[in-house]
Amino acid sequence: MKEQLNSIRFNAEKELENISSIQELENVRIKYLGKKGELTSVLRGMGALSAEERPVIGQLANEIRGYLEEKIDNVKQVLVKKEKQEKLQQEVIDVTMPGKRRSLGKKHPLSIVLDEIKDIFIGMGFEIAEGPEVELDYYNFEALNIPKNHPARDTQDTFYINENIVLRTQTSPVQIRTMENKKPPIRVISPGRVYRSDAVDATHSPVFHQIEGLVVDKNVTMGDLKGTLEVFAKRLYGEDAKVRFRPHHFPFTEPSAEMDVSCFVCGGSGCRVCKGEGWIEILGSGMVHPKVLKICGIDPEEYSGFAFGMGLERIVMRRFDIDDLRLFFENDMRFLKQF
Ligand code: 2NL
Repeated sequence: MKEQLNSIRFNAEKELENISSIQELENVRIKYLGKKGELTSVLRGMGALSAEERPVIGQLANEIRGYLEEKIDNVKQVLVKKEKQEKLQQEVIDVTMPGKRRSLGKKHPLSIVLDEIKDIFIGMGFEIAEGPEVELDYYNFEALNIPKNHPARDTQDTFYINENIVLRTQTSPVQIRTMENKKPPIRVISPGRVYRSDAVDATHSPVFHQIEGLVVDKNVTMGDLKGTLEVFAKRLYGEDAKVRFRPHHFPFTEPSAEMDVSCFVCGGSGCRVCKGEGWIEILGSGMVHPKVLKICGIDPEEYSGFAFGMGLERIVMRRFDIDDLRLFFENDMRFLKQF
């Protein structure tokens, strides 16, 4: 039995010399020290021994068990250390490597100019008003003094959802809603997307942007309209910019006028940008028609107002010398990067 125990120790030691993983080590532990292990089997056979032999063999078996346990533990520690080392080696990070470049986003050219325009009007005490793009025919036309069969409807190429619902062709409905819901004094601008059933080309798109403005209070005059819009033009185009007003007609304003600004490229002498005119048309405007005030529940005897509207795309195209409106909507990075 003694020889049996010594050979177990010898074999176990030999196997432990060639262990290369923790799993292998565990297999060896089970083989010798486990419940059905070799050492355990020998100890189980001790009942057959004489009373003198039993303590001697018992002591030897326990010594070997302790010895092997310690040995296994040592090998385990070496292996754990080795595996950790290998893992660290594999996962080494080169902190000197250059990072991945993340390019910063930029404002869309339409947003650059729109934000400037908003800031100018906010600086003059205006608030920003927004509203639905899918709008009732009533707010888009009727309330603006454009009844059914009015010729102004033909020129607007409206997208109809049904008889009563349209995609707004201007942002005026936002201002109609403002007048319905707020008592004067009112000072708002309403920027936003508008829709017209146009074929796409370099200067037309079925979706584009408009900025409208509205002021309603007691004693608002054409002088207020001219002063406000002149300040706007000078803030947008520089203090040297001049403006002129030409008579015009809109169903929702009376009187109505279009405003030109002196060409910001040639200063008025005539060039490619202003087509030799020296002037560039930038907006339409007028005193809010008394009928429109009345429809919105505002007494035209007590209050008056002015309104204006401009297209954003044309202003931005001239500012950055962009010759094709489609570039705004294609989101080609080569185009967007330039602003
Ligand atoms: C243009 C001309 C204009 C208005 C828009 C307006 C709104 C209300 C009442 C009266 Cl609620 N008028 N808006 C007035 C005059 C001109 O736009 O050429 N837009 C691109």
